[in-house]
Amino acid sequence: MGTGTEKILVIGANGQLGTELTEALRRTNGSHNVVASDLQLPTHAAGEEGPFEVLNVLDSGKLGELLSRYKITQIYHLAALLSATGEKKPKLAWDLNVNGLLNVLDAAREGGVRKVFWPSTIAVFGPNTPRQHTPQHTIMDPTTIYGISKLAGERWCEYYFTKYGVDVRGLRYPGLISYKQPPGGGTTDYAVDIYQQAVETGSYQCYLSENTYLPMMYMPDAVQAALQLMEADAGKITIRSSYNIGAISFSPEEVASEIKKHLPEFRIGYQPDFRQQIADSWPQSIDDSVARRDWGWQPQYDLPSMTKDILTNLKRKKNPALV
Ligand code: AKB
Repeated sequence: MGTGTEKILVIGANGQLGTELTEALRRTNGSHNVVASDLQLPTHAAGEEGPFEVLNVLDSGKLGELLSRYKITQIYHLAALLSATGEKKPKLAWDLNVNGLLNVLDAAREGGVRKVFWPSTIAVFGPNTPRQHTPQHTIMDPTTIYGISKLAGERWCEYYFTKYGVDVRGLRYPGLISYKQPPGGGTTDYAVDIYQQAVETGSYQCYLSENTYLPMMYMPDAVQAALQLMEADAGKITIRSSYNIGAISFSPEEVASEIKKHLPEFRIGYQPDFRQQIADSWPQSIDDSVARRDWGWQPQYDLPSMTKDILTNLKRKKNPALV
């Protein structure tokens, strides 16, 4: 539970994670205590229910101005270019993902910010990482600029904690699945599109091969993980780079057959593209025992319960009279 005295800035509030995290933070802390920010004004509700500021995190002057104007005590810094988009704009991905984080860490070091949340990713692992039950500490040789920049970010987080005492906390998210916001340029995004297309058109053409296993997580679990980590007693946090967290692992074929239990006419085809190579360099399942031990991480959703929830909500969205 929030104390009510925190003043929170969410950077990247219009994104897939940002939208739902902002909503959850506003429910817990009060809308006026959570300032949402992003490059553009939002088109969805979260931004309308509380303060919103247009912010490019690379603009350290504006960031500093917002922190002092709102007397911010916590930052959730979510703005990043993901894996597929990052491969198309590698220099921008590096700039945003690393220099954006450094602006936030510097602001936290200098001002009244007490805690920073920052998402890392399973993309920090690479082809020489053990792919099953990938441990917290292991070989990390990412091949995408997204993974490289997030791994650099992890080292910066640990450095700022060790050298300057910045209370920064991070999670290595797997693919995040939601039905509320469209995905934003990741390799795991098929697992979001597939549900939308199943309800909209009854078929889906997948850009990954049928047996590509990847770690995934339903958005309510992802939001819960961030809140729980930020609430945890600082003394319990033994990882300052970013924690492994796992939930579900599945292949496109498995999610398709789960969807068919609800929509028997659903059809899937496969046409792998450049994202296949990215997926093949990532873990298939995650060992998150350190997060479970340190702050009690425990996901709620498996593939059947997530599928049921998403399809129910998407059908309701499409035709409110049906469900
Ligand atoms: C992506 O696919 O780029 C992201 C991630 C795994 O961090 N969803």
